[in-house]
Amino acid sequence: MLPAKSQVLPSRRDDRVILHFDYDCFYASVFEAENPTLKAEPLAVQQKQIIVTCNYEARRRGLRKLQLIKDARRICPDVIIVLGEDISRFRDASKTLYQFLRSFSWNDRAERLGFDEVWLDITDMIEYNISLLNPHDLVQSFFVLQKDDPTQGFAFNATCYAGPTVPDNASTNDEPLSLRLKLGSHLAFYIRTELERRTGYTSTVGISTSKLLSKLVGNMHKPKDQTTLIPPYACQEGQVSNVESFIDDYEIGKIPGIGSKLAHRIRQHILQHEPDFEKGLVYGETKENVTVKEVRLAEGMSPETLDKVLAGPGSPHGIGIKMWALLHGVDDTEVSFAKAVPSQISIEDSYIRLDTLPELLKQLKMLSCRLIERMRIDLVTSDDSRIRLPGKWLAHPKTIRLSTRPRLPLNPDGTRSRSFKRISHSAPLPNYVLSLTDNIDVLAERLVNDTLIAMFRKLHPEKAGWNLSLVNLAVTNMAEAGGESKTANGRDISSMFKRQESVHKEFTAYADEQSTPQAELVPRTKMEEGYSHLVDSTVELEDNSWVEEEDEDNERCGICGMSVPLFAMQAHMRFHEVDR
Ligand code: TTP
Ligand code: MG
Repeated sequence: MLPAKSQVLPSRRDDRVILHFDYDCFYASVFEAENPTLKAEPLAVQQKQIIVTCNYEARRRGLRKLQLIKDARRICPDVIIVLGEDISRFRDASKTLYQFLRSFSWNDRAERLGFDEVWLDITDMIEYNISLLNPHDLVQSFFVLQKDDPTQGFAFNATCYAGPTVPDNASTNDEPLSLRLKLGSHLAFYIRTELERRTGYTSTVGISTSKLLSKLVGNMHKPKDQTTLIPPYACQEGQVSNVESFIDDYEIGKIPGIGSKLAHRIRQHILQHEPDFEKGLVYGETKENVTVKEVRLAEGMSPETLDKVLAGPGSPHGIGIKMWALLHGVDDTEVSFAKAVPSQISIEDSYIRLDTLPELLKQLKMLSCRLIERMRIDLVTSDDSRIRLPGKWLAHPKTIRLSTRPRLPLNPDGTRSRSFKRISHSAPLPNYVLSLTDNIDVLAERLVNDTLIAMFRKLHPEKAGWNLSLVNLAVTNMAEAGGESKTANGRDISSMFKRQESVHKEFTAYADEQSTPQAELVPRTKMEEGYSHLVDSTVELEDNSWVEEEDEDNERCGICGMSVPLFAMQAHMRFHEVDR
């Protein structure tokens, strides 16, 4: 017997209109933007021995994302391959595009997921524009983009949707949600057309009432297109909810918010045996697919059952009801407010071998330079991108953290086991690092000599014998700059952080048994800025500093060593499976 849905489902927030943007073949588009002649050529972006993405000309000729370079060359001998190891150009492009999309927002709810996805909550714009509609002439409507200037906007036909819909027979439906989504679809069309006209980047957009549904539905028509999930959404007597019929065929591992381990446990429960990994996929999926519908309609399935199935050490409270909601396409998490500054900035590099002090000092100096440069770019007020002097700290970090990933000693048989364990040591960030008049090189040298070497010794007291596969340097614990209690938008930074954190937690709460906040949806930029480090234990030290042991993190592929964004790890592991 299924429980009465109204009793167990969190109320659905169908009063919102949310757009999800995904830039098409993002890394390749960044190179095309730098050199537009590449647009007509088959273009692929290489990291290690793999093509991480390729443009649509290359896809037309048979190439695809995550292919071996040698295969790509065989399939398309005239493919142009560019190196994508330096991700700063992608980060910079991502920032510019984000600022462009954000500029349309009235409420500043503009949330980035990694480099190439953005949500906009446009509810307020839609409501305002609905209030302006002339019900006698909906065909010739005008969408106002700025409240204080009613001439700024575009003409549109409010009787129909812009672009494709799901289901694709956009039958007339009079409910208010239908009108809201129609307006949402026209705004989506306008923004993505403007994005392309002004920046050259194309995107794919999903339009619905939640982050979950807008992200999923956007994928239906790629590239350079958009899709609206149309009503009815509500599950009333005699009505089929389009939300449920849309989400029903998805494999549970494909639902954002259901992490790979949770999906695996649900599969085990439904199949009543260990899913067959032999022919399946290592990461989060197997050949034995289990759909959302199968889970939802399984005998005895309920939030309580899910709670039991998913219970484990560290399982978040209320996991059953959260999963139950997702299986019904219900996601009430908010699109978070645009960030004035990141909550952490981190820089790292990985090494085949790093086991001598002189080499370590060289690397620490190099990382310090990059870190300070990054701090000046991200945390100092100024409109210009690189030359920030003189500027003002919008917020400044109070803590510096050094993390290393030691290589394990050789096994007796001469092999070496892989380890992803990091150890970290944190200490107060010396004030002089915040000088905006000193040369970055000089500051970095001083930071290494009077702080980082001592921190390194805490982690590796032994003079020799260590060998590192990774070094990460991060600044954390951001504080408002003196006297600057408001951001440019008049918002208090610290309360903004709190709000952002709670929102991020909401979206990443469906973590796996280690009780770590690492879920499928940890954004790439967050990972890169150090958001994804997973603190396992904290040991107080006497000198106002502390050592942290961090849990496993997945940013480096264990098979090929490529640095893979967390969001992309599933796709990446699939690549290895196919390749075997
Ligand atoms: P995606 O959005 O998966 O791909 P895409 O934007 O290139 O293509 P699509 O048009 O299908 O959306 O990933 C965004 C970027 O992330 C992509 O351009 C390259 C990078 N990436 C990696 O670095 N490693 C990976 O394993 C994957 C899958 C992507
Ligand atoms: Mg993309």
